[in-house]
Amino acid sequence: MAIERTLSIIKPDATARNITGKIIAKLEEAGLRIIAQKRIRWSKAEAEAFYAVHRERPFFNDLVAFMTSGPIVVQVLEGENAVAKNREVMGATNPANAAPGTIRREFAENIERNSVHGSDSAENAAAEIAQVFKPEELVG
Ligand code: RTP
Ligand code: MG
Repeated sequence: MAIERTLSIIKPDATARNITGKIIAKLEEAGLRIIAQKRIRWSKAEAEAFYAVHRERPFFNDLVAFMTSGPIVVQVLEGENAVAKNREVMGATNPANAAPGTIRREFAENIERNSVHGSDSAENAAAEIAQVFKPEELVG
């Protein structure tokens, strides 16, 4: 199996509730290793650029407002099949549909305030990581 890297974000609903450690424990228990991590707050322009792929979606403006409403914790996760493994431990976008034991099932508030982001392909992961981290910030 391939060792991959993926971008993870702990979203403002989770930093507000002081549950970043509980989420990190789930990621590490799944076998994912944090090789970069920082707490930041996005500007509107940064959030719009990150979610540019969703620009035409009806939830775009709400999503940008949410993602700039408070601090986020951005992480690079490394491990075997890290992209898919992270998506699995996150659970479905809508917590009502997320499997028991997943981060979103346990912690998400609703389909928007769903606690975590994870890249959806290795290609997007590389682009998202480059958007958020300098190469020297990754310590594998
Ligand atoms: P993410 O990108 O955050 O990992 O989540 P995802 O792939 O599961 O979901 P995606 O379709 O990419 O949507 C990105 C984020 O937009 C918010 N959203 N709101 N109000 C809505 O119907 C709605 N749908 C999506 C969520 O915060 C979602 O994670
Ligand atoms: Mg997505």
